[in-house]
Amino acid sequence: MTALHRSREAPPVRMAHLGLGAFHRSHQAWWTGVVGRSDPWGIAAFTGRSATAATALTAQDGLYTLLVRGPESDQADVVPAISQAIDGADTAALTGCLATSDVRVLTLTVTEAGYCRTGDGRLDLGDPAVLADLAALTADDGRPLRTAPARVVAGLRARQRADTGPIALVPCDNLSGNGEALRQVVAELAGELDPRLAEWIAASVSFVSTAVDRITPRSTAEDLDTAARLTGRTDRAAVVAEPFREWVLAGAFPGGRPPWEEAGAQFVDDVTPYEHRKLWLLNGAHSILAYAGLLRGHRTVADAVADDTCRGWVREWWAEAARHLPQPARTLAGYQDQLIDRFANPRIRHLLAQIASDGTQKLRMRAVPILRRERAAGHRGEAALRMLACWIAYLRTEPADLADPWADRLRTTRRTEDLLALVAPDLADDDALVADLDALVSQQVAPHGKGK
Ligand code: CS2
Repeated sequence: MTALHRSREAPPVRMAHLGLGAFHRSHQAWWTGVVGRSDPWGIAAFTGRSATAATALTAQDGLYTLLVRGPESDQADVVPAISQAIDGADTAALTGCLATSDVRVLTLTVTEAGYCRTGDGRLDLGDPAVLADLAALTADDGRPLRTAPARVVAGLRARQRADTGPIALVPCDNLSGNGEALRQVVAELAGELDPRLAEWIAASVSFVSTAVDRITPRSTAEDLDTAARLTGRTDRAAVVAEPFREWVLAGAFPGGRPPWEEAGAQFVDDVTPYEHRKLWLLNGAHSILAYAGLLRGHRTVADAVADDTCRGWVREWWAEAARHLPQPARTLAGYQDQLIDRFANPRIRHLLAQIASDGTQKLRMRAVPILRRERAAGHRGEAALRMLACWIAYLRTEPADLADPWADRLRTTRRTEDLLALVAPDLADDDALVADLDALVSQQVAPHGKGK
């Protein structure tokens, strides 16, 4: 069987992407490939930490199969939008690409942790990787950069120097106010480097906010076999995703954009209600299922949501979070029922361990905003506390595969209030809250146990 390859030219590169992972392939690249067939936009996609995806995709002309996995069967779509797949450490390629006037949009999927933010949303200038990149940007000798903010700033500096005009930056990570979050770290880093660059960015770069959704589990060897069977071509970069997808965007595209609305993207004035609904209801439930599910011996989302206790905690969380959402109760109830069906899809093997990663970054945006709102309204915020308690109980099992940018701190931090301080420094002095949280932590199961 031969590998996937193009019989026609790849579409011209008109946008770039940072963070060529599975989610980019199942979401923005899929979307870009299905719209604007007569006037296609090609993507130059740069990898994040590892160059593996660039090597695999380059060997198949940027093509890959998206397996859309319904409850009964898979549908295979070959996605044409990635014209170039490039190692993100190749600074010359990145700066060359962003300096091109044809490139008008830069999308990003670099994970919550990839924005290198402190607890209050500023650029983490205490992070050695950020400092090393600041030194590399100052040296300006094209050496590899590790962090996403530095890669973006290097690209924007090249664009400013080439005078190739405005560009829209479109972060597609599950971060509250992701456009503003990206603007903050990019502006701070550029300001450290050169105030004139910071001024140029303020005048020429649009930061678009988005709410993004499509459950995309990590692909397995079996998935690659399925893609080959369905397409008749070998494919080392196939991805699996659920049929559901959502993309809501707010912000300006001064140099134009692909007509993503043709495939259902929504352009709105304010993404906040959509983002909160998705981040709190879907991602919040995911975090509860991940930590509670792992504690109760489950491995996948479908297994955890079939457990009455886990599902009960998710329902309690939804009732609490819904009090702080503007949508009508009936709309939210429908959304929640749909989430149960999406989580229960038995053919999607979404590993809880994958969701459990980066808890310090995720819980700040999932549990903490509801906890603050509940306390401000005179409530205990029990369901938000439950999510934090599950995380703390999970940390106490000393997981061997703990993945978190603050893993070192997590391994040495024991006390509940100190762990709380990592995600919500403003709440950690509240003794009553810490006592509530402690009580919930002690109710969680012991490692590898079952039941409460
Ligand atoms: C998940 C998300 O890993 C996680 O934290 O909650 O990746 C989730 O699957 C996506 O946001 C779904 O759109």
